[in-house]
Amino acid sequence: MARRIRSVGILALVSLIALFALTPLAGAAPRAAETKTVTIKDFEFAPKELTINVGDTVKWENDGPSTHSATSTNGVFDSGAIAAGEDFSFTFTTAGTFNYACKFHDIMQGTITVGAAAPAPAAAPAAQPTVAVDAGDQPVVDGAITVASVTAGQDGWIAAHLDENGAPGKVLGQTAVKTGDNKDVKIKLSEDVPVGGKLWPMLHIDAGTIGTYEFPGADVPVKDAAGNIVMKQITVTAAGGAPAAEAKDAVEVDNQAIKNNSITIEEVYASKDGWIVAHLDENGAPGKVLGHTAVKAGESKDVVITLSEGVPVGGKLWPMLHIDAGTIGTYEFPGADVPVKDAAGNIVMKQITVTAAPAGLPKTGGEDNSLALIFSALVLLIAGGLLMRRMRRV
Ligand SMILES: [Cu+2]
Repeated sequence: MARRIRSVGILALVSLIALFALTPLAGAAPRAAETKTVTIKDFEFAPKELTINVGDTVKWENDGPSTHSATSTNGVFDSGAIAAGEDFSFTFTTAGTFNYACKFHDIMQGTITVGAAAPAPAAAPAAQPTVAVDAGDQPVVDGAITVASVTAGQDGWIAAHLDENGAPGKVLGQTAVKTGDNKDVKIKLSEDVPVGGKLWPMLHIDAGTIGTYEFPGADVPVKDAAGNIVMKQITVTAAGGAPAAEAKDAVEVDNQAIKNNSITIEEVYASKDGWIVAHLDENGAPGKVLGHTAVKAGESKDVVITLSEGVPVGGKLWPMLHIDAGTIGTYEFPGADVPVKDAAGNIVMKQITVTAAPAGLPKTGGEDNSLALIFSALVLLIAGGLLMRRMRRV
């Protein structure tokens, strides 16, 4: 009996050892597909650019109060409306670069790059005639850097890689360059780089689809005769600052009926506390102010502006974003509370038309009701009076 118990014990022990021995084997199996998350908040996809491997899934999570979408610009995927708190997942089964945007707010854009996670310069063409990149430390101006000189052995690209632990990492932007010398080539960056941040302007070839930047993909980095990638590390000396932050300011509003003497602004994004202001249209441009409502920095939804006067059906209004300066909390315009401009220098506003107004109907109905009420009250009073007189007579 004791012997049997012992052998059962040994069997259990052996099984346990086998289990532990097998576990690491399972772990060493081919890399499992991953799910990476893109957060949607404050009219932005974060991260804006994401690199994954074939077979991975991207999950877009809407953490903001507004409805957004993740819609591929070339029809590969479309989330449809993702309401606040909801999410959408898509599994990428082919390599490539997939640009997408929010179909409700075209300022919201992102890119999913599917392929080898690490840059693969292995296939770089051998010795090039003369190839060189020269760029100095510099500030980011208007969201771009300038590469002083690019010498290319064939038509290609100068790409700005972000520094990741001292080596070139993800691509923030690229500009086409021609064979030979290219001077003062500007590269527009897709995201801010703080002062002290480092970038690697790097020469790539243009292969695969000519005129389309494909990396990871056909447009591999160029190597010089010594086998070194043609690139140079630079440091950002002073960031361009404000314009990038203000680029997000936005007003989203549709044509609508006036209800209770007010209009509703579907969404406002303000980079700082301010006002959403209803300007009356005067000859196609925003004119006098009919009303204003304070908005906080960030995203605001369904902001109601009460109008100081009626606007006929077909009349036009310009909801416009203003800052709150001067006396904070007091609307001063003309004055300190000037309109907000976006990065391109355009005032953040949108023209809307007052549509056929069901607004008038409840009002008319309301008046009818109150007239009827007054009439009934009068009838009651008179009837009451008559009754009292008759009672006194009795
Ligand atoms: Cu959106």
